[in-house]
Amino acid sequence: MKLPVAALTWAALSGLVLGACPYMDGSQSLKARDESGDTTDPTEYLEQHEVDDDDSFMTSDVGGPMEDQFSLKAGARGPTLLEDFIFRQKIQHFDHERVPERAVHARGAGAHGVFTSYADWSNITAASFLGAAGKETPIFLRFSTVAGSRGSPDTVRDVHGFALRLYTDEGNFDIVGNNIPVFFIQDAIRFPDLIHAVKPRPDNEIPQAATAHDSAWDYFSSQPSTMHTLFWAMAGYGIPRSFRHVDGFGVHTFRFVTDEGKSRLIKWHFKTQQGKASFVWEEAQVLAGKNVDAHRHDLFEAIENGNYPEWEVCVQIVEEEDALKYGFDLLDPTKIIPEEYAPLQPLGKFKLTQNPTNYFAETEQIMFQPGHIVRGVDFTEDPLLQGRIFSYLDTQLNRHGGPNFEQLPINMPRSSIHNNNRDGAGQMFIHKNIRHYSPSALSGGFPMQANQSSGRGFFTAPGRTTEGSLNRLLSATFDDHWSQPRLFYNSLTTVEQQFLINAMRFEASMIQSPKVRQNVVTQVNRISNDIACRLADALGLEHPEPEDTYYHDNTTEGLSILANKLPTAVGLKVGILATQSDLTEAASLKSAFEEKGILATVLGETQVDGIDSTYSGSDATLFDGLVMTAAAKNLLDAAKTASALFPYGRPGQIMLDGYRWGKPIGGTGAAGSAVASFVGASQNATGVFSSSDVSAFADAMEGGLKTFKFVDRFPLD
Ligand code: HDD
Repeated sequence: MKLPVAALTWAALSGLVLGACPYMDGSQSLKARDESGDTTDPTEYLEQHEVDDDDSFMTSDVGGPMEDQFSLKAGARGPTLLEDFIFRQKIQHFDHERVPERAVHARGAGAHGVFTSYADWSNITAASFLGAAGKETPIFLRFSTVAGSRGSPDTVRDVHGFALRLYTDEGNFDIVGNNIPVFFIQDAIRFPDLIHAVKPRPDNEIPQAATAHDSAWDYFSSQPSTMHTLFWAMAGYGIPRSFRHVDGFGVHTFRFVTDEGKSRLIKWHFKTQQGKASFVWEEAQVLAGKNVDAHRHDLFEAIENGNYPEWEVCVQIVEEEDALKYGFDLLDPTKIIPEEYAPLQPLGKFKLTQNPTNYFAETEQIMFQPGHIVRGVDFTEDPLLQGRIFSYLDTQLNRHGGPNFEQLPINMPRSSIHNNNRDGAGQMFIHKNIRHYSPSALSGGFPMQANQSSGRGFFTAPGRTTEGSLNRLLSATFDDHWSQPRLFYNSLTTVEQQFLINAMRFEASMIQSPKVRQNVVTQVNRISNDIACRLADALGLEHPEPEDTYYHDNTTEGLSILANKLPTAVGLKVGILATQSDLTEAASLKSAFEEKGILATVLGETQVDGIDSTYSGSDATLFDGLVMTAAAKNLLDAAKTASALFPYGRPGQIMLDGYRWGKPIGGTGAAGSAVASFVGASQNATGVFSSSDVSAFADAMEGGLKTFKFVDRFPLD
């Protein structure tokens, strides 16, 4: 449904707004959704706020016609007049265009989509969006990095935000999570210290979007609760291939509550249906310079192409009385529940289907809050979560400048709102009720107080109790910071373990202070003497003696990224290195890949017909796999084919980088062996393909893309 602006204005003038505005009346809002015959369209509600400039004249902010290309002057060469309200309005609006960027997670991208419940889950939760098989709920998901500012590159090493909003028929429900299931600290009061340590130095504001510096590692090594999350971030989880290839986690333990009041402890998991995939570090670094928008570009393009990314929504469920059963505390956000203890229960699936129409109005202005819960879900006493419930509301007030940010279209619930909150900057509602207080003998009792038996107003699990003396401490059940990082490390493949150590070596090599370097080795040694010694080798430090209190050989399922092939190559990208003198094979390869849903780009010297992109504008970071056509094989000889059209040796460099970064590569016909010998691949190297048959090559490459990284190319030490 798209209401022209004129129609909205007419409705307002004729007094219809109060009756028809979806803000004010729940039945009208639902009717508006039903009328289109499509209640699942996630952006339908927003469309009534869209402004379409087609076939219109320019107006001022208050609707009068105006020209705005010349300011009003006294004489052709005279000064601009104060009277020029058109000039003042335009410049003034521009001067106020920015709102404060998010204090953390400033860099991000999001999309609209739809959640579908697999079943009626009222046996475990009263949450209405989980109340029927096939029930659909519009969603918005925003991905982000944490440390960088709004313009920072996407592929820096960082924890990644995974903030999900469900616009349920009983109000907005936000799960403000990450792509890593644990967090650095256990008490929200420490958050400012963590973020101050991680963000750039206060004197020179260096480095941007990076933890490879003294203060971050000083904090990590002084605050051992950070170790578990740090290990995940140093592994592939810190440098995902794309937003589409990450899992999401609610991190904290929450509660599910049934209509009868029975509560259980749960953890949210969002399992990517594209499979988990990560870059290797150098690839991510290069990409950060080549394309700062790599992740947002990938997401936007996938959705535009109809490759809608999907996640399965699962929960781990634990009975209330088992909160301490597994040797750690379920209230401690630095711990995972290994899947052997509590398997993942799939509840439904969501799919991202629509890009935002306007980045600022939607992605920038969406204001998530862990405090946005719905009936059927409850908090726990996790001290990190408790603090977050305050912090996000507070930060939204700062960003928006007033209490009415929930009335922005992207923040408006799709269910109706009735309460006694009034006024404030930017009030959008025209409240008719003059008895804006409760109780009132004059209001007719409206709006009525909701409770569990009427009005369905039941948020807090009735069984929750608490007692205790006041104290400033953390429970002793939060004390073990070292067993689970070791469990994580033990559960990775050998190459992933190496990558993790390499990442620590890289970051630690940027630390200037010898004291901090030593502290890092000391702290890591509590997790593993092997890691500590390998780190010490790179830093030129003595090997520490084992400190084996927390050493163990346990492993758990589901933590490795590289252990599993990707379920699909659809939406992955292949570069076809071709030459403009003969593009026949390139065209056949392209169509063979496209039949498989693989995005193929033909590279060549100039942008003639049949070439999608030039060597000068391309490099290996843009592709998940690379193939050279037989006709282009001579381009591997940098000296003979040197050209002003691209940097010296670029085609060969693309192949070499692809090989070094573990990608599937190869060539058709004579290019097969030429590529293999150019990159120095051994006879039996995996992921280096050669075939004269285009369709056989495409099959092999599809398999290679699913393997994603060929790990025998990476040395171990
Ligand atoms: Fe936070 C934003 C995730 C702990 C305070 N956080 C923010 C976002 C995500 C997370 C994904 C971006 C939301 C968006 O896309 O708009 N934060 C987490 C997770 C945490 C966590 C998974 C631990 C489990 N955060 C945390 C603590 C505090 C904050 C302990 C403060 C006490 N977080 C904020 C914030 C932000 C924020 C400053 C910045 C912008 C915003 O809230 O909306 O209030």
